[in-house]
Amino acid sequence: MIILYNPWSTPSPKKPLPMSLLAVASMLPPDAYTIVDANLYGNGDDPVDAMVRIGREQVLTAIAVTVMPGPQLLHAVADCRRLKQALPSVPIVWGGYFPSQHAATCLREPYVDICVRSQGEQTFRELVDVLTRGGALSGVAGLSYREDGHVRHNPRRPLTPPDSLPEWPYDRVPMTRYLHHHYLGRRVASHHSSFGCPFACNFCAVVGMSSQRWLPESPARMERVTSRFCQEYGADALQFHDMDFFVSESRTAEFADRIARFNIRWWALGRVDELMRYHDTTWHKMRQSGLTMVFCGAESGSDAVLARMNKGGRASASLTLELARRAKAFGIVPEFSFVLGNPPDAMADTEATLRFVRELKTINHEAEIILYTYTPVPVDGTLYNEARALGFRFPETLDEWTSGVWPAFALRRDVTAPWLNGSVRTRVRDFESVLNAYYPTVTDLRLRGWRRAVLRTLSGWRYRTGTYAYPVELNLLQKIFRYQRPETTGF
Ligand code: B12
Repeated sequence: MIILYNPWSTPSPKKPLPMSLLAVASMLPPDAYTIVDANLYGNGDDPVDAMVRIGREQVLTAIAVTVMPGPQLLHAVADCRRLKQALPSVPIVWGGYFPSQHAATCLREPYVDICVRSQGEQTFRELVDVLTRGGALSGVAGLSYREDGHVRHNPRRPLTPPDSLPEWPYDRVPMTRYLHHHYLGRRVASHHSSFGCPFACNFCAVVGMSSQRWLPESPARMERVTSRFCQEYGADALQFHDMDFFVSESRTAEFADRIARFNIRWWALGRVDELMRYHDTTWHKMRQSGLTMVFCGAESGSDAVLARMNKGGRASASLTLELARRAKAFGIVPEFSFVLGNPPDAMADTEATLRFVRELKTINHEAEIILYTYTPVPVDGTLYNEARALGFRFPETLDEWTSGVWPAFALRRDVTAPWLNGSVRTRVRDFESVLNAYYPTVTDLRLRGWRRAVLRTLSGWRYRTGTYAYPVELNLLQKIFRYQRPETTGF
């Protein structure tokens, strides 16, 4: 028996479908595994106790854990420590974003035996064969593990197109608990319809995962998944969490044609320049098929900074403004994320982007704005090199990753770094408070009617005069209205 484990990852009551585990599970015979999702535990139930019970009743081939930075890493560390103590002979395998980027750091710990780097389906399937039938770990591409006291990294595995992998076994998880009521619909499902991204932005963790390759599911397969969500689970909306959904215009157009009959609303993430390259006919199809909101990494209001980020393509600040206009004309709400506080002059960088955000809002006041602070990822490029030159170093142990300033770093908020001082963080937070009060997010269902009016009226003078400092009254109101941040909780 194999346990596929999703450590706790979010305080939100809307629990994310553990897609990474479903992808890995699709490669295993149905009776060979069980999925344990810590996000679904509560009321004193402990997922580690549950796994230890399984391990005492059955022979476990492995406990396979998905780990992304942030709260999930904190929980993965604490839980795997306990699991190793209780079940010392069971191999613990980590996969996902964190071990893919920091395998050597993970393997310093006795409670992580093997790391699967990048796309995991084939690698895990071969690993399970070695663990059950014997053989050498050295023959499995994509693995990192300890051998004779040293960490060994096998060569990367070439990526596999999603259509040649099995569809996900939704029947093995309580799907109804993963359908959510929010801005998009009453029963919103999640999917991931491609792997990778063809670009190499040097602030983005996806680059290391996919080496600039993008492998899409076909529109026919996407239609099958959509149909299953709608017909078997009653979904009325769909969120695509792809790293870059819109790379291929023909795929988007065909998908839109195929799903129009389901009458759903959908959301996906892509690049400004991709969407601006699309023809009006495709925009029409997207709108007709229910595309309601589109998330784009705008990143910066400065072309020079975009170039230093290696944003690539035709990305530019003026194109972002054009997209805001175009999306408005088609009745699709754009959501723009920005990466602020870039080295070396974090304050000048931040001010330039804050001014740009104001300009964007005058063009399309419905545009959602999401502000992140630059946090390095181990991707070669100007920003990371500048950060290193300024003294930045990643932690070298998981204890370090899970203590001090690092948990906040992983959340990409309140980052402490050599080029960032408290005044940049305060400036961003204050601006956000004023902006979010003046233009409350449309994604928060609780924030309607008089609440919106109160926030807007009270913040008006601040927004108009650019007086962001000490917005205590707005922070208090946001707290009372329990303002929901799309960037940390999802909708
Ligand atoms: C869903 C999601 C979440 C969910 C959690 C999901 C969960 N498991 O519980 C939520 C919304 C809670 C979340 C939160 C955060 N997330 Co998140 N999240 C994602 C997202 C959109 C999709 C991940 C996913 O399921 N992909 C689909 C599956 C099929 O792909 P996959 O995860 O890569 O899995 C494959 C391989 O990695 C591998 N694999 C993965 N796990 C395992 C396990 C084993 C055992 C094996 C063998 C293989 C394996 O095999 C899989 C199949 O090939 C990604 C971006 C993306 N598109 O991937 C960001 C992403 C992983 N998140 C990220 C971040 C930073 C966060 C946050 C920590 C911070 C933030 N502000 O966004 C927050 C934490 C907030 C909080 N309050 O908790 C970053 C990570 C950056 C980095 N440096 O690594 C990403 C890459 C977004 C981005 N582009 O920056 N996230």
